[in-house]
Amino acid sequence: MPLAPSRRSITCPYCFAALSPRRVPFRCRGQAGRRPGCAPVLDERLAAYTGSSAGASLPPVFAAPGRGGRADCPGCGQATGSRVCPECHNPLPAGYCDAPGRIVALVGAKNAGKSTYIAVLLHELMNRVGTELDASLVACDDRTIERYKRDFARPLLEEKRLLPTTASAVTSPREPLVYLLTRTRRTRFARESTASLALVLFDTAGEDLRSREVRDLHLRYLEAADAIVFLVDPLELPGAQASVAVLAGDRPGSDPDSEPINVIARVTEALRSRHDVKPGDRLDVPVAVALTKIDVLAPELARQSALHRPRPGAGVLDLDDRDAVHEQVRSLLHTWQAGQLDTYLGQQYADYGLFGLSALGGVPQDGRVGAGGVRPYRAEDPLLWLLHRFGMLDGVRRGT
Ligand SMILES: Nc1nc2c(ncn2[C@@H]2O[C@H](COP(=O)(O)OP(=O)(O)O)[C@@H](O)[C@H]2O)c(=O)[nH]1
Ligand SMILES: [Mg+2]
Ligand SMILES: [Zn+2]
Ligand SMILES: [Zn+2]
Repeated sequence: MPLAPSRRSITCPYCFAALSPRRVPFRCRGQAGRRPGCAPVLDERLAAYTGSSAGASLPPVFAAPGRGGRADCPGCGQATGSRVCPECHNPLPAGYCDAPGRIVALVGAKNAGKSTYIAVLLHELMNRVGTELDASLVACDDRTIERYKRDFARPLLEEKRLLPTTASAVTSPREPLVYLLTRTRRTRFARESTASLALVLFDTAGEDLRSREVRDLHLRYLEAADAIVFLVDPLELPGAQASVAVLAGDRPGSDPDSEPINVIARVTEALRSRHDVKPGDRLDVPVAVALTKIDVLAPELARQSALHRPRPGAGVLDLDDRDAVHEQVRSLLHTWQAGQLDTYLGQQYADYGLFGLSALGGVPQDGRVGAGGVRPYRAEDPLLWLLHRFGMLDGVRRGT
């Protein structure tokens, strides 16, 4: 049973409503300089979505058939190509309407390293990895640009301060950061093909699924997702402490709800009931399960380890390396008495990959990034694997 919504419909990456591509309304371009256009008005749907009227005064939204992705505003006659979701009035990029992108969701317990990972992954995609893949990462709305700078990039990457613990989504913005990752590939006959992936990042704790207010939106999010990335703090695994060189900071209290297997199980059960999966059948949404903070693993472990050599290959997914890392993380899980996590994933998901990464590349001290700065390590691996799964990145084998 396919989890992805029918490709003929678009899923809004903000409110997860299913939309017909032919019924996506437009927003007038408004007046600018000497160009005439409609005056801004309070957009009540957008204000209801963001929970604030700040930034919700915008030129009006109108419905139109929209030939070739453009339409003339009935108010001022100007042509516009800006589309918005009919439900929440958030902008839908033209590339997303034409070739509905895949939605990738991120989940993890409190302290798993989500906020840090979001900050670093986006920076990598905008810079080194984006260049390697010939891919662009574009924020879909202005609020995403501002929040990324203010809450993620500036404190962590510029000021080198650890990010504050994410407040519960019940009180903090329930809005995701939404980006479109677009890759253009030259095929054999010199034709170009473009494919995109919507990265929808809610920075909320997995525990929040317990709260009813948040659960609804998050279940829609997970249900709409074409792939899920689970982040797991290895220090939360029962046997891992022995392999750790330094104990980084305070361990959070033993809240069984935030144990990795419980967070994953809660999400999995929700997905199964939503999708009506028969007992014994596995979910076919690909899931990447990544151990974060692998920089804390003791040096003995690091030697001769696939996980600790740099990712080979450029602009491709090295499938031998992928197998080696998957097997190594699997054996680490078993060594750390967390083999049941692996067993559970195998029972529940037809397609899962195990990863190890470090967003910071070193153990932080006194609330700050370690002396060497932020040196991410294999942070992009889960995403490369998903791009490969979606036919957006070639896989190569060295041996053959
Ligand atoms: N050693 C190490 N610690 C990390 C790394 N990423 C996060 N941490 C630590 O984990 C804590 C929680 O990270 P955070 O991203 O806030 O987790 P969240 O609650 O899931 O958003 C941080 O304060 C850091 O101390 C990493 O890559 N390496
Ligand atoms: Mg956080
Ligand atoms: Zn919407
Ligand atoms: Zn107008």
